[in-house]
This record gives sequence, C-alpha cells and structure tokens, in this order.
Amino acid sequence: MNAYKRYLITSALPYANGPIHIGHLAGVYVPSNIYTRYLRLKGVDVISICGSDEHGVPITIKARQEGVSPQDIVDKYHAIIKKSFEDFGITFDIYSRTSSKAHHENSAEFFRNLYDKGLFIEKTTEQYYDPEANQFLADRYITGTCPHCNNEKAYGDQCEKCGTSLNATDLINPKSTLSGAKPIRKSTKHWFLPLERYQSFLEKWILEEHKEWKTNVYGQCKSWLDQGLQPRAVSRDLNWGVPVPVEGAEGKVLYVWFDAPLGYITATKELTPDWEKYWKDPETRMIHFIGKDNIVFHCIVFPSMLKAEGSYILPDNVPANEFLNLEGNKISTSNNWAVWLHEYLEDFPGKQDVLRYVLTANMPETKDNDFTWKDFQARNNNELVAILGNFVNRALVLTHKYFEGKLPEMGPLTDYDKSTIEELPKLKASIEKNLESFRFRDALREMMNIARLGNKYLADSEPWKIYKTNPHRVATILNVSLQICANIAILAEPFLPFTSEKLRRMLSTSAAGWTKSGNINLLPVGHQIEKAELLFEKIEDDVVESQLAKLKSTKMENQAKAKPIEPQKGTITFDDFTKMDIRISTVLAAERVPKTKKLLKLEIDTGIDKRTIVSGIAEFFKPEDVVGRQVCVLVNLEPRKIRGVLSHGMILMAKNSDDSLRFVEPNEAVDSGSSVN
Ligand code: B3M
Ligand code: ZN
Repeated sequence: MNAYKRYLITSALPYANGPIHIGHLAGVYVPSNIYTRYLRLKGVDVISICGSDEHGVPITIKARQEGVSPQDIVDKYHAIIKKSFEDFGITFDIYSRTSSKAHHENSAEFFRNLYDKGLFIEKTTEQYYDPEANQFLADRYITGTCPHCNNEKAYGDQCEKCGTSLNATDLINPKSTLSGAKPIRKSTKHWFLPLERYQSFLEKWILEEHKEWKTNVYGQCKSWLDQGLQPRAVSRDLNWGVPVPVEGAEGKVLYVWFDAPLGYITATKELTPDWEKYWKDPETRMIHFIGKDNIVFHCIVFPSMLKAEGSYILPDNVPANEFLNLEGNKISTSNNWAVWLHEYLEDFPGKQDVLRYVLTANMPETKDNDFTWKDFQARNNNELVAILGNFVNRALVLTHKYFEGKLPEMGPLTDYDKSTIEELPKLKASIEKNLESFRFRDALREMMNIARLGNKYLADSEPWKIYKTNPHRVATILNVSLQICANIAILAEPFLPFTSEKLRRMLSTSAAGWTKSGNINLLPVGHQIEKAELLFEKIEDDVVESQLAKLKSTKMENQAKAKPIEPQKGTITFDDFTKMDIRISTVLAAERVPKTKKLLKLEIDTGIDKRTIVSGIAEFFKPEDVVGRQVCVLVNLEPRKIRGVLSHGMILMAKNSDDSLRFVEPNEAVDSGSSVN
C-alpha cells in the first residue's frame, strides 16, 4: 500500500428520500469511516467524500407520497442525513449534494464530453408508458417479475433480490407503481452507453488484475461479464434530474446512475481546487465503499464512463458489504423495519460508540448478517463494559489510589510483564493487516484483544493485594497497565472515536499518531492523569425489551396494512336482523374441552337461563381469564353438538388482523339478559 501517494475514499451517496438506519451504517459508512480514520491517524494524505443522491425515481416517488416537491424532499432528508453522520462521528471531508448547481454543471459537462466524442448511441425505442398517469415508467415507476430469479417485486432498472441490473422491458408482468395500470409501449429517444465496447477492457482490469477483490464483488462482476454486456440507457423521460445537455432533449434527464457517481467528482471539486491530483494521478488510490446492490454500477458502469472519458483513474478496490437484517427480517424503509439513527440517539444519548461497536462486530462482510437487540445488550455488557471499560477503570482508579494519579516508575520486569508487553506490537500489526484487507470485524476483535490482554494482566497481577508488601511491584504493574490504556486510546480511535477521545482526556494525552503506538513508552513517568470516569454503562433488560416492543408494534401495524379487509356481505332485511336474539350474558365457569386445542366449555348466565356454550377461543384465553366476564351471546342459534358437548348459542368475538380473537363486551356493566340490537 505504500506505493500510493494519497487516498481518495468514496462512500455511496445515500438517496435523500429518508433518514439513515443501521443497515446503511453497517454496510457502508462505518467501514469507510474506520478505514479513513485509520489512514488519517497514520498521517496519510486522504480525503473522504460523500453527499446526498438527490435525483432519480426514489426521490420523486417519495415527493408524490408526501404531496410535496422533490426539492422539498431532498432539502429535508439531506439535512437529517448530514446531521446523523456528524452525530455518529462519520467525518467526511465534504458532504455534498447532487441537486446543487455545481453538480448539474459537472455532470452535464461530463455527458457532453462523451457526447461530443460520439461515444453514445442515440436510439428511439419503445418504452413502457402509463396511459393513466401520462408518464413514461422509468426505473422504480415500474415493477414486475425478475426474469432471472422470479422475484415479483423487481424494479425497472434492477432486481434487488438477485442484484441483476435490468431494463424495464425485461420484466415479466410489468405494472405501473403510479397507478397500478398495465403499461403500454410508446416510442421515445434515448442515449445509450455501449457497455459492450468496454467488455474486454473490464475483463482484463477486473478478472485478471483485481483477483484480490472480495469474493462477493469479484463474483458479481464475473457473472456480469460472462453474460456479455449490453448498451445501457443513460437518459430518462423524467422532469427531475440533470437535463440532458443536447438539443432536442426536452423533458429528458440523465439517468440517476449516470449522474450520481459523478457526484464524487463534484464533491472533490467543491472541496479543493487541487481536485485533479485525486482523480487523475495514478499515484492516488481510489476506494469505493458501497453496499452489494451498488456493485455493478461501481465496478462496471462508472469505470466504463471514466474509461470512455480517458483521463481519470479507476478504483483500486470496491469492498462492498452484504446486507444487515434486523431481528431476522430485511430492513425496509417503507415498512419502517429499521433502527433509525436519529431515534437511536434519542433512546441512547451519548452511546454512538456502542452502536458503532456492535455494527462492526456484526458487519455483513461476507454474508448477510442479523442485528438483534439481545446481541446489542450482550456485546455492550459483556465486552465493552466488562472488558474494555473495566480494565481502563481499574488501571486509572488504582493509579489515583496508590500514586496520586501520577504515572509510577517501572521497575524490573518479570517474564509475565515481558510477554504481555511483547503482545502489543503483534496485536497492532494484526489490526493493521486486517484493516488493510477490509476485514473490519477481525480488526475490531484484535483491538479488543488489547483490552483483554490488559484486563487479564491486572487480574493475574492483583496489585491491590500486594501494595502493602511490595509497592514497587505495584508501580510496575500500573505503569504497564496505563501504557496499555494509552495504546488503546490510539488503536481504538478508528472504531470508537468518542471513547478514544474520552480516554485520551482521562489520560491527559493528546492524539498521538498511530505510528507511535504498539509499545510501552507512550506516557512519561510522573505524568498526571485525570479523574477516572466510566467509559460504558450496563444496558438493562427493560431497555432492550422496550426496543423489542417498538418493533413488535411496527410488525402488527404492517400485518394490519397487508391483510385485505373482507368485502361486505350481501344485503339482509331488517326482519332478518331482528330474528337474531343477542343478549348480554355473564360467564360463570369455564374449562377446556379435553383433547382439543381450541375449545372452551363455558357455563353462561344469559339472564333467561343458565346454559352451556362451546367456544373456539382456547388459543387466546385461559379458563380463568374468562370467568366473570360479560359477553354478547347469540342465544337463539340452533343448538349444535361440538365434540360431544351440546352447545346452546354463540359468543360474539372480533377477529383481529393477525387472526387473534377479542371479546365484544359492554364498556360498562349491564344486567345479564339485556338485549343487544
Ligand atoms: N444512491 C445508494 C442506494 O442504492 C445510491 C448510491 C449512489 S452512489 C453513486 O441506496
Ligand atoms: Zn432477480
């Protein structure tokens, strides 16, 4: 890696159509931030670029749903997203946006450049059109069945299930998402980037020269290339986006996946007049951090665009992650199945590093992974509190207790001291090796192994037991322990920046660079440390349970929305209605009907008489839950034998959307025998 002079780190531009959730963080922004912080600490020339993706159908769909303009939507979410990144220590050198004038100019100029060189194909083709909404159906305005994996909810430009990039005309049973109508075909002119012209270049560049790319990334690229690349439309019939900068292109804008990656270039231009050295000097190493659904655009389409232009460098690596699920289900913005960062901060103020830690420890690096609140609690309590927090706290508190908070002098070292100290440079080297190969989970584990090492060292050495008899030995133990703390303050910074800062404050030490760490000489003898504060707090069961309850109610709302309401039954006459004799009754006794799952046998006081009714409610109510309850009973229903018991009537129940049952009961006590009509 030392052959490079500087680094350009890009992170996928989030669509400004909603806030940011844990899936975004784990997939893209935590890894890119860890990597960038690591390089910055090493003193490398690095810039980290991001911004909001403000064009495309995701934005216009959201605007339509909320009844506001696309500009209103992107203004709102750009601000929310930007703040979330700042709150979580995701520090970009610039967080830009693609609806800016600078970006419109930059992307129009890039298009025009390729256009003038004759690198596009201009074609009039038939595209899907919604005759009810009077609109062409680009990208997410159309859904249908994916011809590759049969996913019924594939979009017009991509199937999110199998990752394949599609043309709307590939979809089976296409449907307009605007009106639900079956689309018709209508001809329209567009500009296509002939990707097939770059096929052999891409094969050599990726398949031969970048065998080191992650298997998931390399594999997707290979399967794309094996299928053979096709021309890809880079314009759309939409009124939101960068207008196509040529004559006769009214009502047409650049395809969002044409302009969005150029946003990386716009942002760099906005950041520094020296932007060209980051984009055009082969001694710059460019890395794209993205999620797996963006692989084709960053490894095939954007490199083809850059290659076509000719003067830009290409990414040296694209360490895409897989997806993070939440409690076993796919994270979904539209179903509100997510942990939103702004909500997390309300519930867990000041605990950004806990989330960063858990998301890194579970990062979906090679396969999809699951976030669960139980795991969140366990990792906080058993790892951050019990290992890292505990070690640092004991080392600092004991130094105050025995040496007035001044770093004591190191005496002769035992073999155990020496073997502990020797671990430090090894662990540091292992963190580096893992970070440089984008193995963030392993890097984090090795960082925690330093805290484990310190924790074990203190526990084994038991300075609190020997102070009276051997204070010099205690001085050595605490010197070694505090030096380990100082190492943690540096080596944890990429992962846990807030904790690192707090620890540095407590140790009264500035942010010494990465290169100085890995040894035991970070703090001088006599160095005064500050008061010890706790780095982490235990998370109790009720806190986690309330998060789970929140998700459960989301799930119920979604089920209710998903379940079609039964249509109304045929009309009846008033006479039909008055034939039903419904009475308020009281349950006197209840027992299960033996050998059945669903049936309770109830003794009922109907006011008219006392009788037996068999009711299919045992899955939802225990006998003791129903005794004494007032219920509505259809008393003149023809008696019926159910499992050998004669049932005289029927209790009225309401069936909830999840098929669970509730009693229909008077809201205040009513005399038994009162009629209901
Ligand atoms: N806006 C992210 C997404 O697919 C997409 C990335 C653009 S990066 C140039 O959600
Ligand atoms: Zn598919």
